[in-house]
Amino acid sequence: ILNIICCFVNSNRSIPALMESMDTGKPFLHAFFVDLDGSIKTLRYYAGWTDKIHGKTMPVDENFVCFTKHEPIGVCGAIIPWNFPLLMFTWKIAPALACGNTVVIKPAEQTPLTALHVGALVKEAGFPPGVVNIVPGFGPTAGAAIASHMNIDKVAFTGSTEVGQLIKAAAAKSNLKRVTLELGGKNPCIVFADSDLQLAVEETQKGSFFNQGQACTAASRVYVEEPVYDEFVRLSVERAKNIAIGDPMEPRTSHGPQIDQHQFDKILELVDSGKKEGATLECGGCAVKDRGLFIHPTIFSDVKDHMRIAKEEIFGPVQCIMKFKTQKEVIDRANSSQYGLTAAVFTRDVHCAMSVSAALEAGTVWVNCYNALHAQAPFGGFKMSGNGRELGEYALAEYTEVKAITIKLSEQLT
Ligand code: TXE
Repeated sequence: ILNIICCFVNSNRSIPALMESMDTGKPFLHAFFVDLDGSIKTLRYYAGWTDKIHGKTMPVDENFVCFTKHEPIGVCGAIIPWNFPLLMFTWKIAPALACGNTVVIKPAEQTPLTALHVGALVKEAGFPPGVVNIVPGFGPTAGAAIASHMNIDKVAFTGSTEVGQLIKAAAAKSNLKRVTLELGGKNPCIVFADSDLQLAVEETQKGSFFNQGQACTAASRVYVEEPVYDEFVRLSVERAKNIAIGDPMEPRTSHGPQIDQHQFDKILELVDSGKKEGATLECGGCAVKDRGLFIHPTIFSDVKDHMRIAKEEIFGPVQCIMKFKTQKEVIDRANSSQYGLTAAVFTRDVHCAMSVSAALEAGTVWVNCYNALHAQAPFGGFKMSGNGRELGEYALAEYTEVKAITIKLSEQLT
């Protein structure tokens, strides 16, 4: 049935892409190619797992046979954010259903449209009533009810670190339901002097500004090695000034508005803090005049590690560029964050790529690329970026209980 939903979504992609663009303000073509593509691939990938989830047999003491079964957990709650509404919906429901669970999912209050649209497809595809339950509502009411419900056996959450902490506390105080969390990030990108500089400029900037900077994977701390620092800043500014801001429905638009007034104000307040704390504003740094919630892609250079823009998740189109001299120094600085979601390394030296990626405290490290997410590869954070993993085979472990069955055999041959 997961495959049938996948076909429904795939056969008429422009409808959910249009809804996603209208609901979030993201450019239609980004919704069409990125959000829809990722959602379809996730559904298809987990549809393939449904008949391949099995346990193991273990050699134990003589006269015993021991094997495991991977059973569904039961009712899985899911609470999702507004930045990738359909993608987050599929990241949650696809592995949960593939493992045989039922789902109660709450979309973000800002962006319920695609969840409700897929709800109709779920019905049409033939899921029995009660298997997929979509509960639009606000966080402190509908979301909190999921986190503390005695009959919900697991909750998967994507959102802010603060709410992640509330959810874990509510789970602990209610029925100790299993919790997986995908929270914030302050993701370091390290550009070495030997890298393909043009590629590094493009990838780190796409990483910073993609989805108007509203991504937990945003490339929000860019460390550039001293010899290429000035050139990197120059090329980045040149590129940022050419970003097409405008109507999300226009094919040439690559930068839309922020999601709401609250996020817009938070971003501009952090931009102001960067100016006050002495970072150099290279471009942007303000809202687009008379255009509602649009913010100019912004670049700060000379950013220092103690500044708020270097430490806090901005969740807006702000690229912070820092200078470094040695590999050891940059690894220490990259790891000096409470977060550990993603990181990136740009270099042509395979030894450098291997040693730096091994030293970085992050759930995902990209080498010479950015935002290279795949349904087959696990995604999740170290430290306060979360618990557990989504996607790939690893996510199956988050949606199953392992049961060990041990059978005593008769000692005699008959
Ligand atoms: O997130 P919230 P907000 C970060 C980003 C952003 C900040 C705040 O830095 O600026 O969080 O965004 C539900 N019990 N991220 O306020 O509140 C809520 O209804 C249960 C990172 O939008 O965490 C929504 O469905 N649920 C992030 C979901 O939590 C509650 C994506 C996310 O909202 C709740 C979004 C409660 N008490 C924001 N309160 C990422 N990791 O990608 C709220 N919710």
